Amino acid sequence: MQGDTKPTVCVIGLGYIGLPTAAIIARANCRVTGIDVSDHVVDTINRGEIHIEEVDLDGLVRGVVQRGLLRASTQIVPADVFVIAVPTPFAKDGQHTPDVSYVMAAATEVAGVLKKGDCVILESTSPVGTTEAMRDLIAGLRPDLKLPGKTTDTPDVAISYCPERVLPGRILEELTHNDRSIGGITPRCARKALAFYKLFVRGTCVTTDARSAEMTKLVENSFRDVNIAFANELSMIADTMGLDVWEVIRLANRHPRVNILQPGPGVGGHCIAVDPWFIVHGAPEQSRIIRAAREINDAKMHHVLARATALIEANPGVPVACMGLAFKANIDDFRESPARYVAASLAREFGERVNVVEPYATALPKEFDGTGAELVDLDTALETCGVLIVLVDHDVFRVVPLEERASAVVYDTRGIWPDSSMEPSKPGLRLAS
Ligand code: SAJ
Repeated sequence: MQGDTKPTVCVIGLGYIGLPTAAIIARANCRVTGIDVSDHVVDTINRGEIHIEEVDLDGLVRGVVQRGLLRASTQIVPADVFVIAVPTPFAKDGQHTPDVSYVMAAATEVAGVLKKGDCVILESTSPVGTTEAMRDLIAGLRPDLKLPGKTTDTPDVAISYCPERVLPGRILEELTHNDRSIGGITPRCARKALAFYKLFVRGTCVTTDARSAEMTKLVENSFRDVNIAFANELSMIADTMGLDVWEVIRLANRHPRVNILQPGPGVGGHCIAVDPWFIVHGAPEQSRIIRAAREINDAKMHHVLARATALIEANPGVPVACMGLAFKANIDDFRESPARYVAASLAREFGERVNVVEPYATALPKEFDGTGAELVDLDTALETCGVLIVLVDHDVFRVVPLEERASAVVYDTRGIWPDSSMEPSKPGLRLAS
């Protein structure tokens, strides 16, 4: 990266984070090549189209592709800056062990084209130490280059960790305006990465070391998981005590220093339900609250399934509507979704009685095949189903007026219909959590 000239950039991984990141960097007038293993993804982007849903992303990608600032390829190319945004899933050992093999594969590709003066940035959520491990891998592959932390001279390249912290549905807005933590292997690496992020980030960029930045990302999502677990634990306690958890939380939150989150059917998505385990894996003895939070949020999903099952059995023959499959409100992402798990389990158990309403789906996921369950629209569900199980707080569900659901038995796991009646004589009428 030299002087005032805009760097050329290679973004590796064109998923939910990589593609919006590539597009935002291209909008800042850098020439960006996006790299992905999928021909379908590459072809789609090169046509100026997108393969994921995200607010305003289609117009942005179309624009930067048309202006020649973004192109996609399956082959890595030389660049001044490399941004790695590939998945870091669990290994298939059932132990929640982080699998950084995609990061290391990307680093291997980068090593093949790396030249003096380049900057390598890892954005994928990663266990502490991954950036240094990536540096060591590159050092082994490129003994001709002086790498940071491995030389007393000025290193030939800079290597840093800079996690994304954007919320699906608000990715473009948050990519630009959120503050960023930038962790360099050395302070010089952080300074180089900072200069790059300043080209397109308007939030404050704070520099630190790579390990602290890695841990910060894991801590942010664990903080949220622990807080949601508190709400979910309260909801299960409230069920046992016959209390309305929403009322209790609403009242408690009137305290100036209390801000309890909302219970739900469990925690979904590929971040909050995953990242805390990376901390637990790194320090199992010490990570007691973090582990417990993960277990509580998973247990909530099974609690919801058990209560829904009991409710359906208590209303024999009555058609059931499972409302929502997404892992949270107003998005089309069904991965790692507790709502999807509960609905599919009920479909397997109760077959044709189960209807699924999901305005963001065009078909039911494959695990519903052969169950007899059907995808129906909201009107059909409200007209034909006597049991309504709210699993996602989509806005279109929230606005259903009381008169359209007054005669149904409601199990509202998201607390979107506080006006549903709750008669002690009919405890099934509005289950509270
Ligand atoms: N949820 C509740 N109750 C709540 C809030 C959330 O049950 O009060 C559930 C949601 O329904 C969902 C899950 O938690 O199933 C996660 O949703 P979310 O909106 O909390 O977070 P994500 O997974 O969409 O995005 C998170 C964000 N992290 C934090 O807010 C600390 C985001 O900033 C990160 O960039 C993202 O993870 C990521 O990529 O790591």
